[in-house]
This record gives sequence, structure tokens and C-alpha cells, in this order.
Amino acid sequence: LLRAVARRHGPVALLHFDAHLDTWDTYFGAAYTHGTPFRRAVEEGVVDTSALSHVGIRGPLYGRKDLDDDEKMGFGIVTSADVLRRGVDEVADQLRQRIGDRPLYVSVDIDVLDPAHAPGTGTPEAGGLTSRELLEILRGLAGCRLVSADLVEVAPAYDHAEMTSVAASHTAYELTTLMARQIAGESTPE
Ligand SMILES: [Mn+2]
Repeated sequence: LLRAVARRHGPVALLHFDAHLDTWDTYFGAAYTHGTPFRRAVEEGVVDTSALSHVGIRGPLYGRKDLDDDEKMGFGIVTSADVLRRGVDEVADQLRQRIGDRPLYVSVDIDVLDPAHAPGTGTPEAGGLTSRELLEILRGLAGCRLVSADLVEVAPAYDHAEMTSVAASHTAYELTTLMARQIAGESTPE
């Protein structure tokens, strides 16, 4: 998806909601895994390194260099605790300023949410965002040039009472709504 949008729009701003950095070099010895996509994206030049942000980070680190490497790639980090302390309006304002009028790609790993809101995922981490916080930050991005998005890591086999499915489907709905506002406004999304 990132390769496709970069072909059309050039390098895109990236807003990545996740408990984990996903900028590792290799994961269990493999270069292309669910823990490495954004390092590959930086290497391939498909993202704009002046506007890369993670939101919701709190996961365990894989190695000593994880945070240094991530910063060198250009990422800014809004931790899960930052969202609690600063609040969704301030966080959304800061993200909008960083994104500016660049074409924007949003990636949501459902484990950005606390397992109380999204238990059905492969690598749950305690201390995450509420679904209310995630939805409100996304609504706060209205006006951004969202050109494409993904929502990953929903594992229905681990879900209970469709909690994760409800959180994921409503998140996808908000992302779609941001794109619909684009169509009503100016540019065409993917
Ligand atoms: Mn994750």
C-alpha cells in the first residue's frame, strides 16, 4: 500500500498507531515481518521522513538500539501515557501540525488499544489507549489529506464478545469517513 501511494503522491506522511515501533531491522531473522515494515518503508523512500509519528507506543523493546534507530529514521513518538496526560485534542493538534498539507497515510495496529478494548490480537500490551481516545484522535485529523490507510492485527480467534471486531470496524469507519470528507473536499483518496 505504501509503495502504491508513493507512486501516485510521492513520499507520504505516516501516522502509525501501535503499541510497538515496527521499525526493527529483522524479527526472528527475517527482514519482512509484522515488526519491520516501517524501516523498510524508510529505506525504500516511500515515506516522508520529516513527518513520521508513532502514537500509543508502550511495548517492550527488542534491542538496545530500538529507540535510537527509530529516532534516526525521523520518527516522533507519542506514548500511550502521553495521550492520557496531554489529552486527545492536544495530541491531535500536534499531529496535524507535523503532518501539515502532506499526503497522509494512517496505519492502525489494533493493539494500540488496551486489551480491555481489543483483546483479540496477537501481541497485546497492557496500558493502551481506549477506543474512545483512538476514535477522537482520528476525528481530530479532519482536514488532513488522508490518501490511504490500513488496520491490522485483528485476530478473531482470540476475541471475546466481538469486542475487538467492534473497535476495529468503528476505527475503519472513522478512517473511511476522513477519506469521504476528502472526496467532498479536494483530492481523491486511493
Ligand atoms: Mn503492535
